[in-house]
Amino acid sequence: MSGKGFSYRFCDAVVRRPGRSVVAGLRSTDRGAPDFERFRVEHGAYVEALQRAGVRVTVLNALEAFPDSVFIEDDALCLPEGIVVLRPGAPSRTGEAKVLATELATLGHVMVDHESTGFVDGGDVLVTESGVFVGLSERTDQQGCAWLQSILEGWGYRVRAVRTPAGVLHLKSDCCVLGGDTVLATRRLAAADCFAPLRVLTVPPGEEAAANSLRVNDRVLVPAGYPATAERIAAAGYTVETVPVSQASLLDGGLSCMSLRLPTAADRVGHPERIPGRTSPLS
Ligand code: CIR
Repeated sequence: MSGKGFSYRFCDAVVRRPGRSVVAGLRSTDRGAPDFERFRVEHGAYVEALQRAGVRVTVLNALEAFPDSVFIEDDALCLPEGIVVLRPGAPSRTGEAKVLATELATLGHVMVDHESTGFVDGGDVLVTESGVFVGLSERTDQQGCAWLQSILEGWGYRVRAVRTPAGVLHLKSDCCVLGGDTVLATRRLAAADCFAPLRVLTVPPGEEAAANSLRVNDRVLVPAGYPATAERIAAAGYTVETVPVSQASLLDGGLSCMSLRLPTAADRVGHPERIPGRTSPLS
């Protein structure tokens, strides 16, 4: 099977239950603590949405010692070639990734076995069909980016470092993959013109948080409460399903942050797009 679609075609996902400590999670602006019960219910709805999209979901136990560990995407990057355990940049989160690595090994996953000395949050890594964008942010530094780049380039990916917009937590707070050659992005990120030659669909003003949508197989999961974005994505020909994330959003989290998506078996084999040395649109 061709590599087209490997950035949004998944058969498995790993999520982590929110712990009661989630109420103490990090937030850039204090709009109140999330309510644990509501978080738990919304997380359950998120898992069901992934399952409806055809994904088998493994639910890991909560880690009370790590209030933000429900945002599991920041701890690892899953690609057809393997899993890279990352080094989240918030001091309260660095230990999460080590616990996750042990759990993933127990589940039989193979991980790249060298550790970064810099920092990279998975929320700053956008994997597209024509290359990987790494957002330099308050959580992801040059050193972490260079470390990840060397691993990914070894697998034949083109990697481009971009600036996560000021005041935005992660690159993927402001963008997501919609299709093989299309991304959804906020206007402030699209203005940086970093995605060429990919097609960019922009999020209507006032709905910036909806840029953290999530394409999974045949559908796009869109956070509930952003009707103009949902409409724009549907008008572009995608099947949309809305998912509530009101509690995660109090902690700057969204749809992509709460899962690690694993490629389908067919996508775990080599693809012409990623043969080292091949000219790609990102070069
Ligand atoms: C944090 O500040 O680390 C969490 N409260 C939110 C992390 C969201 N993750 C993501 O955007 N990938």
